[in-house]
Amino acid sequence: TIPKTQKAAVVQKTGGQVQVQDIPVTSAEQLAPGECLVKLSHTGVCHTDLHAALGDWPVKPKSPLIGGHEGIGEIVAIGKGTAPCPVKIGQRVGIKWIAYSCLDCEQCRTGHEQNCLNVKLSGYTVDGTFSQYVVSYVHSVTPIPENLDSAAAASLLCAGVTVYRALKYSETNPGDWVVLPGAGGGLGHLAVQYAKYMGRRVIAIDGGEEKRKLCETLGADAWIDFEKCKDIVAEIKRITGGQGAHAAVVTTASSSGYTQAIDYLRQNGKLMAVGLPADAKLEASIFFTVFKGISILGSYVGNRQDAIEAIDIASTGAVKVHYKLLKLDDIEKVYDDMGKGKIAGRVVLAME
Ligand code: 8ID
Ligand code: ZN
Repeated sequence: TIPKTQKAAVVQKTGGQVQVQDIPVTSAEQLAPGECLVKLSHTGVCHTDLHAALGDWPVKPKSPLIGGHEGIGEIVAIGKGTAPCPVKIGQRVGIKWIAYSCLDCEQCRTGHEQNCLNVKLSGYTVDGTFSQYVVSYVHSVTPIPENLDSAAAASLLCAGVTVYRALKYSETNPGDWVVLPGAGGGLGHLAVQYAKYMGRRVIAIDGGEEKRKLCETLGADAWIDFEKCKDIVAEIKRITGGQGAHAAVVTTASSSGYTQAIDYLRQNGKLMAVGLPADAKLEASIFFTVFKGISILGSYVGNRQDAIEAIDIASTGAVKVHYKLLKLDDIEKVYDDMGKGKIAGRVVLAME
């Protein structure tokens, strides 16, 4: 039976504190056609959730807000009149950042569901997964293969999908050098693994011993500590035999990870912009961008197929989320640590 109330982490006012409190659960009768109610067991905490709580992006979140968009749980109710319905009650599904896309607009029709003109964003424009129950959408939830553990799979829904897609569209080949600024973070540590799975050579950049160890254990071919290295461009050129890297997938939440990419990429290099620092501008030399034929591409989460592919690769055991399991009540401390760059890999919250 579905309870009347549940625990949720609520940010009452954008920029204010996050507080765990009791709130009502949407009943099965209240669900509209196409909606489903998911009883969550785990949810990852993405740096995006911190941006949402702070309200530091130019596009503002709803308020009050329940954040969270790396949820895994079981469908416990489906809105009356939902037909066709690709999922069943009792099925285990994931909730990603793209909570809903209409599937009918030009962007959806061309496969860019993440850019849907009628999109709903989990934990941003609609309430997300920092609650025991969440309302989601039958056509957008992601089925989770049986052999994946829920706690271990949660962060594939955002961090995994996002870096998988950025690498997929980076126009690199096996053996190519990919630089990963932010490699020790939530997105970055999965990027190291997807890149290795795809046969790329990885230069991991982040700060501190814990993140160095993590990146090296995950198979990074080279490591650069951005807090210690005096000349990152020279170091990348040295590692790549003087030529520079073929691509960079930048997942830092600060703009510092972006500077120098044009300089350390080789001719026709691809800069995949993924990290979303608040209010930052991309400083790129127009001359060298043109002269070297550099492409700068924004890469934003992924569509349903990207999610399925990213999870499918992880289900082979090739990609594993490195996570610390905490509870929903710990969220304030998690935001604090995340803001200070203290989390290697991810934090996943158990909901019960
Ligand atoms: O679809 C998208 N594009 C998408 C999806 C999900 C998340 C974008 N994001 C954005 C988030 O909103 C956030 O801005 O990507 C960014 C990273 O998210 P995350 O991986 O969840 O954050 P994290 O775990 O805090 O990792 C960031 C890492 O960057 C390192 C930090 O030490 C941390 O490990 N870092 C920083 I900050 N500055 C650095 C620098 N100059 C750096 N590493 C190397 N060089
Ligand atoms: Zn995210």
